[in-house]
Amino acid sequence: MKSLFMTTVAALAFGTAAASAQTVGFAQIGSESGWRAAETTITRQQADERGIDLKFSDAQQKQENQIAAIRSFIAQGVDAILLAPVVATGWDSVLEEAKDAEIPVVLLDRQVDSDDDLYLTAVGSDLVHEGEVAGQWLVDAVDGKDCRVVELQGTTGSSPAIDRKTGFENAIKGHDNIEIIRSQTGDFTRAQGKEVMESFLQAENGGKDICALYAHNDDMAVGAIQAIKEAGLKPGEDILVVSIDAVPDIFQAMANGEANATVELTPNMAGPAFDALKTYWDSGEAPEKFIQTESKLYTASDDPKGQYEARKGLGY
Ligand code: GZL
Repeated sequence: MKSLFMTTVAALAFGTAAASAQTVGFAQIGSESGWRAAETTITRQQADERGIDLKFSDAQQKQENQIAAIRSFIAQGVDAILLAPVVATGWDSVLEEAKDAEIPVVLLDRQVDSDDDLYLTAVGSDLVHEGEVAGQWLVDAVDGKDCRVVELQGTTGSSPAIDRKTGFENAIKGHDNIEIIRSQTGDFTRAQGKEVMESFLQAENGGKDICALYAHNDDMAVGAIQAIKEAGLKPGEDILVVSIDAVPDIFQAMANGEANATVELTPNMAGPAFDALKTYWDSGEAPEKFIQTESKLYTASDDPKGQYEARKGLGY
């Protein structure tokens, strides 16, 4: 009886949100990569299609700015908050404040270490699986030959950096011919991906001792490809390149023979998030705690020019 009563109360409470146009605050990380830019573009489009008034904040990749944005959204009395958490820790108190204000929070594309009763749901990919798919591609590509790998990690402390590293290591476990010899963060950006790759090349006999690059996102891989070329080596041949996101420019690199594989991450996390919020506003029915988006491997044999054309207008 109690649960029916509570559901009824919740439905009445959220019915108000459903009756008028909803206002949603989006605490976005920044615009560190092409994928992130596409996520922002698509979130705005998805909000417009649903008549949602989206309040947007770009945190310039700083957690303190995201926390300040969430507090501002709470003060404005928004109907829900979208958060793409730049790192996994340090969210408990501000999520408690949102909960106390009865404002549902939906996580996009990254996870937090907080209890899951502090957010309505999380929309994202299986980040460990993405790393496993990338690692398995390399295992198959080198086919038992020795391969010394350098790794460009994402933002330190972020769930994709932690989980994509774990997944790749899972895949190469038991394949003693493959070894990660250097691993450092490039913070998901092209510039830092290039800079760190330059240091890897310098440290490894001009790159002659490197067999492959595993980058946690395509933007760092694109920056690293530039560094490999400037070192006089052929990316995609002398040094294999595998990364994650499936942004247009990695397909351009594949078409040029300069990259080998990428694992797709959909930039449309907002669609499932807004659908879950609508159900919650209309009926008080809470969604599953994790709404998983799919991951798909693309290689140079999957029509990279066509993949580039299919994605280039999507806001990357
Ligand atoms: C992963 C997402 C990552 C992208 C990067 O879910 O958070 O953040 O892979 C972006 O391109 O910077």
